[in-house]
Amino acid sequence: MPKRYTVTSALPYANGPLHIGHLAGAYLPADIFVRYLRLRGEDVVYVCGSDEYGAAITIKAKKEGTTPKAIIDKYHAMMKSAFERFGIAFDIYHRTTEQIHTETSQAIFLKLHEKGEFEVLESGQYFDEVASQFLADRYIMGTCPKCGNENAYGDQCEKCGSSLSPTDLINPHSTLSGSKPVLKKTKHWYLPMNKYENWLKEWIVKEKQNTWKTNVYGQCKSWIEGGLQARAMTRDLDWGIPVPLPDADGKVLYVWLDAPIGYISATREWAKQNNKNWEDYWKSPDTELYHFVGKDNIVFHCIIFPIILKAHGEFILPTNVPANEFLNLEGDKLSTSRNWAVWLHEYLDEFPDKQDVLRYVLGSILPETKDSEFTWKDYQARNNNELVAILGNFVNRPNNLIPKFFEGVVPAQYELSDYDKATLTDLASYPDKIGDLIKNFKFRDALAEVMNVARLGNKYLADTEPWKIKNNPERMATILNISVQIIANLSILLKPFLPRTAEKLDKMLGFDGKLTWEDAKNTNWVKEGTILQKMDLLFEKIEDEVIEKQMQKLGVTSNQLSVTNNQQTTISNKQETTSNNRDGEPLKQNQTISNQLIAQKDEINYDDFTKLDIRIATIVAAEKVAKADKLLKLTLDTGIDTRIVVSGIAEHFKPEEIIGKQITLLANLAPRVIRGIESKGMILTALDGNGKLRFLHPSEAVMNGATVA
Ligand code: B3M
Ligand code: ZN
Repeated sequence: MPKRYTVTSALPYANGPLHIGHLAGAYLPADIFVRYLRLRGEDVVYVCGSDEYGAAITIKAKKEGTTPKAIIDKYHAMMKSAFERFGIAFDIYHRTTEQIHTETSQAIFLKLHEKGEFEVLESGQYFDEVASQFLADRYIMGTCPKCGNENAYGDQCEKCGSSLSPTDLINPHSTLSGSKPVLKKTKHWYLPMNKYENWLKEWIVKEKQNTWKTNVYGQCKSWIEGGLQARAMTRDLDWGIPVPLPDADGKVLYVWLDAPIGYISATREWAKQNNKNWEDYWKSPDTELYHFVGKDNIVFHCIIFPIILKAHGEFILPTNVPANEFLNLEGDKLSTSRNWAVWLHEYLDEFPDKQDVLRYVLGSILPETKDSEFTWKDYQARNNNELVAILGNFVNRPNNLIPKFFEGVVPAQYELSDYDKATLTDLASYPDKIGDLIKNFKFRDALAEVMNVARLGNKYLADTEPWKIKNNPERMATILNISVQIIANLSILLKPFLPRTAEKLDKMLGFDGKLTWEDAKNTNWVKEGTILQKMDLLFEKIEDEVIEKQMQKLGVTSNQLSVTNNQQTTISNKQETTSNNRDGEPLKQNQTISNQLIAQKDEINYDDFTKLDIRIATIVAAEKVAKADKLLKLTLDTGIDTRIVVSGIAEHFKPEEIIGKQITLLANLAPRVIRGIESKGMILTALDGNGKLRFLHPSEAVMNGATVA
């Protein structure tokens, strides 16, 4: 009996185009998972759609001087087409402005209301008297109380990463009119999340420890253990789904309430069109529900939405939320506003028919457990050294040899050697191995194993050298027959990852595409006499010029790249929020923003490392540098000398507090004159979760001058 699965990918905001970060976060992994389940004959619905409400959309409309409707129509069409061209296998790509979604969301809201699941509370919220409207958190800016940044948003300071409330801001102003907002009483419907704390401790903290990914489980656990607060599920906005109650004029559902319900409405619409019962996919306890999302959406999918489903009472809960971390690009965070991205629609235009190359590269670097990094050089290297040199090369050999020696017809198998048998046994072990990895959301490892099948094929041919045994046609026939069996199984195993490539192989072998994953366990089912169809080259080398062009487009050369990297690490790991990555009203609790890590830099060798003279020193004097808010002049006892270092840490440390502290110094950095003072070396620091700098020092005091190695 097939099992039933409902699989969702985060609904992207319809306020900008898709980029590779979206793909790596929530779409490619889900697509691999779904294609695999379908190959196993499971009953799967895979839904997604555009997220079209919330401040993210109205802000974009304002920026472009147009209406929210114009924005969502434009970006919905753009994303839908990019997904189709790239080949994400949704059963439906819906939108949250459809009537069926309004109905579904309002019905769920009403049910919760009738069950008494909301608390209706009045509170003071900022109101713009000039624009005469309440202000979403993102519409309020002011000075961050934590770091003094004058451009902090009402929900978050992007400089120090602190999570804020609008009322935390010093000198708040409305971004709509520039006026000073006033606090005005307003009523909202709150979800008392605290009521569900015990249940979440049971359902997540206890039950999911072994099945949820550690990055997901850890984030949930710290939220739950940090204590949950009531959260407003309505907003005073004119862009959203109206609250379906008589005393709620001008109020709409919070976008994070209606967006996940979008999965349900999309399923309803799909079921209607395909003569299915949507409730089977959302209410039947034998259905497994999976949400694929990026790390900034974890809490909404693991805590808030499940509370809503649970409070409603009729729905199943997610079996798993295999969230990914973030993908960086060339050493820096992807950013829509800085145009620091590889846009999917542009990639598809500029690299026609290379969807599978991008799938392969992203599949190999998915940020499954930590942030990872896309670089164009790596893209080129993986294409040239892996897709062309390993996979393409293997398939090509029998594809040339069989026409040459057997008129393009798959020859018979004669007596098998022990080596042949061992190769086939090895081949038969892959479907289970790869399937297990996919089921455990280890898509990178799974893809690596698929490539190992191509490696197995290459090794088999290199060891047996069929082209050298023209005088032994039976042996040659057997070897080529076996290599075709390997190609056949590869074509199945490749399907979840590189569907277009698999399709080409299917065509070459004359398959009708109806193979299942189980078929890949049979290692002898391409029949003797099968006529091999002509096939174009699977992959072609990508030349330097092509890559250079992409790098130029980003405005970087190889040299500039390293500058970007350095600045990232030495200044801070501050976040640039991409406008279509965020809700516009993100997290308030245990903010996760400042915990995001930058990707690992390019590899260095040991010699590079030994060039760094890092040692422990003690601060013996410290004073502010005149007319420089950020600088402290430090006098250090380095064991080898007493020297001055000027350091940009004045906003984080008071001079009198740090005298006598041991710190870690990069001692042999070329001296620089800063504000007229010669600075010799650099103090090493790290940012903590609140955006505050910390010194690095030995766990026990050591002698000044002790070197770090
Ligand atoms: N649109 C946030 C985002 O794009 C939001 C996801 C909704 S999933 C229900 O990151
Ligand atoms: Zn701040």
